[in-house]
Amino acid sequence: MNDLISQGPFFVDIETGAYTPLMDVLPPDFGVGYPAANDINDNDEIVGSRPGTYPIYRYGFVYAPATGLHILPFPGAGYQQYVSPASINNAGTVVGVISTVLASQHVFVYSAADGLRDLNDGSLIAGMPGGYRLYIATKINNQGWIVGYGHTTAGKITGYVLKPRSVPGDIDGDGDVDFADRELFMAVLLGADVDPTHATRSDLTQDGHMDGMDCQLFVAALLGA
Ligand SMILES: [Ca+2]
Ligand SMILES: [Ca+2]
Repeated sequence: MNDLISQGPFFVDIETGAYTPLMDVLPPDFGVGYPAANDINDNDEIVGSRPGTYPIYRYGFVYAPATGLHILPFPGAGYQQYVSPASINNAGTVVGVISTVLASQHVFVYSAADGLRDLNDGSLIAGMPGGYRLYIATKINNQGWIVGYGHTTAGKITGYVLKPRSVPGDIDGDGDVDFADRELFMAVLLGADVDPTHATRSDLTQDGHMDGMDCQLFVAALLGA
């Protein structure tokens, strides 16, 4: 259970009734001011954020009594050092918002395997309408579906439900694209590997069959292009 008391967010052990303010368990040198707690999953993992000191605007974090504090990575070049998580599911996948250097708000998804990724990316989201911008992520469920809302090019606000693709070209699903993935990709291409997960991940164009366009996209992913 987690909510707000006068010292900011807290969590309660519902067996003992003991309250623990988050302020008391976060390291004193981590961020400034009150943290925010936004969600908790069935593994007692609390997701939240805390202001930092310029140039850090906001840290996103996952905290669990058993495993302590895990600070989420910042999105890198082109973005502010700002991570504001909204929700965490039982797999530990986190969604929330980040901000570009031009203060344009985007939605992110974070997992230990894939790192922190901007979801405003056509290679991650199939069928996103042209010019549509994901603006808020509200919740991620235990199947990985994300809900929130965004803006059309005409400025209309509409809700969305989506599920991101894995890292393009990451056939073995370990979060990177390397020679192990190339072996699997080649095996799928040659029909030697019929594992449905490998087949789905190798079909980079998502059109249901393997051809030269998938090879081109795979090589680009392998080379980090
Ligand atoms: Ca891989
Ligand atoms: Ca294909």
